[in-house]
Amino acid sequence: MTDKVLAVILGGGQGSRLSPLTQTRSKPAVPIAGKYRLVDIPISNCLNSGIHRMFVLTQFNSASLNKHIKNTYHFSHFSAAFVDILAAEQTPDNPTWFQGTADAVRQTMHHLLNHEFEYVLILSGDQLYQMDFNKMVNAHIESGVQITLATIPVTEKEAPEFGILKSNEQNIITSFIEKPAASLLADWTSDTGEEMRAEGREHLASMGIYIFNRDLLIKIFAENADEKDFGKEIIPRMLNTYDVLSFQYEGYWTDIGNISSFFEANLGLTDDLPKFNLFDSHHSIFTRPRMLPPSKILGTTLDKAIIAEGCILHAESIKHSVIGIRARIGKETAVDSCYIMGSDKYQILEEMEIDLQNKKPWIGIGDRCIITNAILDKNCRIGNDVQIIGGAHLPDSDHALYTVKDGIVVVKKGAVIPDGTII
Ligand code: ADQ
Ligand code: ADP
Repeated sequence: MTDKVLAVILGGGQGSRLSPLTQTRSKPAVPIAGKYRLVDIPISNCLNSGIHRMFVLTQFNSASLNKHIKNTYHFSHFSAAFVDILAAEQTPDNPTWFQGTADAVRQTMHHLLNHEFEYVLILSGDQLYQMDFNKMVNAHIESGVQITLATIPVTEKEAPEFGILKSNEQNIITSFIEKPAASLLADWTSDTGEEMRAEGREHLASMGIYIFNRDLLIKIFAENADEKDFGKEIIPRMLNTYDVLSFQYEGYWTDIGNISSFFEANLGLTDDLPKFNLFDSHHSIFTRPRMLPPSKILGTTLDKAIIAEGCILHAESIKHSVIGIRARIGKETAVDSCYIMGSDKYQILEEMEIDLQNKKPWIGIGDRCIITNAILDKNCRIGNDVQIIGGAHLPDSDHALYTVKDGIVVVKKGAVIPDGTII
């Protein structure tokens, strides 16, 4: 059935919640887990589910996203598969950028309709999960509905961040509220099953993953041109007229839309048994093959660390951290609870010599540094004897070279942090 499905990946609005990681790139291109990019997650889920035709909708088209998609997702000439990026474009009918999730799909609908499909699968671009969409598509078809929503039981604490719903015994949604205030939650519990109840997950949340029948989606957009958002407007309105199915999913799923959830999701990968499994051959996460050399490690004590390819590590210790491609870390440096994204290139010896003469730190992290609770975006140059120590003691703030959010220090892409700096 998945050959009748066209997937649309919502690649992100302004991306302000992930700023400064989205300052120079679009959200789908943000690097995760040392060697992947955010967009690889939904694309891999689609490919693993046999869905081979995808559009990625993005607010602005960054060179790194284009390059990544172009260099990664190649398909046979004999297959209909493709991954295409659709960036918000100004046309005589649409003078503005995408105004919300539904508006993004509406504005790109003329591109989608060039293809043959019966069902549109709409996915968020900023979630970490491994889901087989076949089951959801089959449930959608078997129940005869025209709209299906993937749902997941969440706790009372998490519930205000999501669309929360109630459904009847046939799993047809009877009511829906987008991001309810905590004071309203008592009225919004569901029978989520014994196991979920035992974990305190009694509220059924929308995962922001929708299936629409093609003709219905065309009709919805034609009926009301003012609706900008699926969660806020379209789903609540549809409940009055159509049966909307809740497809309950119980695997690992997390929204990584802001700096602290992004940080937690990345560091969570270093757990003994991470909830998101990169080592699962049935749910491979695809990304661009880079032909990098294996990482070289000289005298470093490693504990709970993920080290991507092509790194040169002299550090004294690396703990509870993800170290991305081509990272270079100097002697006697200690890294704890960090996501170091790595760099886009290696410096050649001549370049390093010139940097040395100009007293400019090399790309990577220098000697005798202490880096804790931080995200280092790509291509940072951290000098010697630098201390970057994030934590609850640091208030949220934005500086030229770094930002602090929820105690996490995010060093901006390409930032040059001079020797001896203390943050
Ligand atoms: P949110 O995640 O808050 O809630 P939203 O911020 O609108 O919804 O984003 C959904 C997805 O669409 C994200 O991946 C986002 O980056 C992307 N997106 C947003 N605006 C976009 C635009 N203009 N162009 C392209 N992409 C855009 C939604 C639902 C809730 C549900 C949660 C689950 O509204 O009901 O519970 O998802 O995470
Ligand atoms: P990634 O490995 O993160 O996918 P790329 O290898 O595509 O990143 O490189 C990202 C950016 O770095 C691109 O703009 C690319 O042109 C630039 N880049 C890569 N290698 C070099 C190099 N040796 N010298 C200068 N720029 C480079």
